[in-house]
Amino acid sequence: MAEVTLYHWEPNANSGKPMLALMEKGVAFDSHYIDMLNFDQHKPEYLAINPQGTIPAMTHGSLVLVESTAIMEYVNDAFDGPSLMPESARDRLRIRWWMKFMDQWLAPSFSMFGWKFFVGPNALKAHGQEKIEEQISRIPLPERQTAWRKAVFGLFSEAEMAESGRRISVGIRMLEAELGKREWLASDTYSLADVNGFNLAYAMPLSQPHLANDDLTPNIMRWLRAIYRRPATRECWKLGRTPMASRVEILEQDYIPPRDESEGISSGVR
Ligand SMILES: N[C@@H](CCC(=O)N[C@@H](CS)C(=O)NCC(=O)O)C(=O)O
Repeated sequence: MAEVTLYHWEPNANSGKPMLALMEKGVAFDSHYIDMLNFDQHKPEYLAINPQGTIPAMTHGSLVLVESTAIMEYVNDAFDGPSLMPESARDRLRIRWWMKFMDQWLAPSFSMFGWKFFVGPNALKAHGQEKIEEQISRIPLPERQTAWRKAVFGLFSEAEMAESGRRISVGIRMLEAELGKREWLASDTYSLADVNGFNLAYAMPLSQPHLANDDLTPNIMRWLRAIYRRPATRECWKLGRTPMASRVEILEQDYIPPRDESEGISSGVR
């Protein structure tokens, strides 16, 4: 039994962040897949580890850690292996700025699309309306109850979806400009900002093909393919079990052309 256990769903925002950080550092860990669509995260066994019923969570000996970005920082500090945080204070500032921006501002917008088009419909199909109502009423955090109801019953408003679409479009433009300045997102070496960003952005050429493609965003495409080629990324994505994770295979294509807007705006899960 490894000293570290990671409770995670798909390699995706948020579970993918500690998964990929552990793999990059070469830290052995027991992988405990929490089937989010089966509501494993609200079962008593898991609530005993994280009473908030959210994923991911990690244990290291007797320590229990939650919050994906904080877990990544801990993983980087607590274990040997290549550093995912450079020495320079300026680089560290830039890395933390991007992680904060992605976690707080951009990720919830990507998530809204993922929940509307993939999580909600798939959970409803698997459980049916009555059972799902009962599952939702047992969710510990009120805000997660709201997110589930909106996703399952199609209640995200047009205004909410439009604002998320706007943020995604702005975020893509910002990423493209930043990646034009250097090889990696926030420093000259591969860092936690890249791990964070890849988990958010890996499926963009599939889910937002009118915004992210080789003609419009060549820097983003170069960056995504470089991360996809890393052995740790390959290992990490093997732990995925749903079509959500297999979206990463789009990065095997050498050229992704621009598409019409009507083909975009989805979770990219076909
Ligand atoms: N800020 C937390 C967010 C964790 C979170 O909300 N995770 C979602 C999955 S991406 C979750 O656990 N959802 C379960 C649910 O809503 O039932 C982190 O980054 O770890």
